[in-house]
Amino acid sequence: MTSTVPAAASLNKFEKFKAEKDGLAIKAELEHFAQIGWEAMDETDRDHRLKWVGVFFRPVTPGKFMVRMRMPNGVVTSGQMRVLAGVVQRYGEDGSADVTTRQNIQLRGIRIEDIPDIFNQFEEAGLTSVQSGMDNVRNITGSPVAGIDADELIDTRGLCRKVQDMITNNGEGNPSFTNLPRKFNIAIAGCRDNSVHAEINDIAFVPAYKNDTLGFNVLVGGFFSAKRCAAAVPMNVWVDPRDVVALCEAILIVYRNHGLRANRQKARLMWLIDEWGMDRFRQEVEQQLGYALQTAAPKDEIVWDKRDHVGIHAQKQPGLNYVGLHVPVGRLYAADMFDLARIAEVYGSGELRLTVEQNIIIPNVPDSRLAPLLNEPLLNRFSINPTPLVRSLVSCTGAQFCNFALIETKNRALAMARELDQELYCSRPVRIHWTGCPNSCGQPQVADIGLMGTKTRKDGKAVDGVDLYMGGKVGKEAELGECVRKGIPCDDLKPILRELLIQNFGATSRTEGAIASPANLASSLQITSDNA
Ligand code: SRM
Ligand code: SF4
Repeated sequence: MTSTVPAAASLNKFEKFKAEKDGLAIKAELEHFAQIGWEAMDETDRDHRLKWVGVFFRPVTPGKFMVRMRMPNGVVTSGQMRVLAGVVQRYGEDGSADVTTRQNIQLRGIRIEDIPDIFNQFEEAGLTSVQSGMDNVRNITGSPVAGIDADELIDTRGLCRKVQDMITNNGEGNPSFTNLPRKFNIAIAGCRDNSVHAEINDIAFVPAYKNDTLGFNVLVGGFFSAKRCAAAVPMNVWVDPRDVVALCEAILIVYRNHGLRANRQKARLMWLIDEWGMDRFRQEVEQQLGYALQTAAPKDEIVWDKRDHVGIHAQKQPGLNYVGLHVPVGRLYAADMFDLARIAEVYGSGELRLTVEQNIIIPNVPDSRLAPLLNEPLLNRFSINPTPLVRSLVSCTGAQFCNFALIETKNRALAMARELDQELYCSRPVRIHWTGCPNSCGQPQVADIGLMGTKTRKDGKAVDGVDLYMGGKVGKEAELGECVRKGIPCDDLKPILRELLIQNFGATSRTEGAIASPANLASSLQITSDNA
């Protein structure tokens, strides 16, 4: 299969370098790069094409790369977690990892000279980082409690894996899908609470009954970018679960062949749908498939508020529980990862799950093993009962490692949530999402309170600031929030948040003595290298 791309003259610089050499070609050159080192590499290979194998040059920390994995449905075994921990451990203070907003793991501090060895370890462990960056399909998200949720409708694990295998040729790399016009997101919800944020994916499958058969209604075109954010719209299609992979493949081929490539700010799937209209888009997909699609079921089964899965929950298997650990802003160090692997084996079945809230679930813990699990020292930091604002906090990478960032996010977000939790009593979690720039990786538009990094002025000086987003709704009837106030200096933010929490979310000021419990405070993370 080859892609239909416009003539070279109309191509932007990304299209030009992709036309010169496919990003996946880099796979054969990794040994060579390891020998010559990052400084001698061709800049386009180093800064861009390496992302086709999930290796990201970090201009903020040159020579210390980030590796973005693929974790379909956010499932990881203890053995795999140990391999990832071992990789991070190699780099001492430089090594860390993050659970991402796509139910995935990124590793930091990586040296290019070690990539061939690391990739061998990945292969032996059944892991891959292929096609996880640039104009590729990102990690396929699915219900984090698939197979163990008492109320689940469809177990999404196998589907996420099959979609990934189709896109990546079982992890080998698949040139059919390495030259998309832009990045692409796919989510498959099998639950009633939309735990994957279906509305912000280029393709989302949400459970729906058609004539008593359980399948999925399909939404398309959801995305965030600096230029525009759009919620996914119904494609008016219902599919049987057996047809999910074929539909993803057909949509990707249509997008690859016809997606707009001249302007990268207008290249995501929604722009093509806008240009064509949904009827033509649907027809083109049907033509690619070779058969007519069924129309959507009248309603879907997303009828619950969104759960965060933190805490202890009974599974559908009698006597077993899943335990959601809160990982403050998703940051992990090698010791944590080894500990998580051990805990999953000692108390569960040797499996871990990741969530889009950047947390970790230990499934399959028998009733009799709950008490000793709760005594594990790691649970003092990765709490099952964190304070309300820390509990629902999400943050993108920010200035610590990301060169797009306009502000530092993770440390700042955590410090502010901890302080506000001490000052206020919140009767329910309020979802605060921080993102370091308008790319919106931290999804401020889905939050109760979204904070997007910007530069603003205070006392005549340029200072770190945020644009404030409100109104994001998740779960059933999800809606995107909107910017309600621009350019708040970060130094002035805390009293504004305090007031918002009191006025809009029913928070009350804590009286003296009624502060957060020491156990909860201890669960907050200090993002410093002494956690390594
Ligand atoms: Fe993102 C680019 C981090 C989820 C929208 N994102 C980046 C880069 C690769 C930029 C860079 O090269 O530095 C960031 C890497 C920083 C680093 O060192 O970690 C980055 N994005 C992230 C992560 C790690 C945020 C996090 O802390 O969790 C998430 C990784 C997900 C994964 O595992 O694959 C991440 N990014 C998202 C999401 C949220 C989602 O998918 O639900 C979005 C908005 C949804 C969407 O894409 O429609 C998102 N990232 C972007 C964009 C804007 C895309 C656009 O169409 O304009 C960029 C910039 C770009 O692609 O040009 C971007
Ligand atoms: Fe970087 Fe901006 Fe994405 Fe945050 S939102 S990770 S600062 S690109």
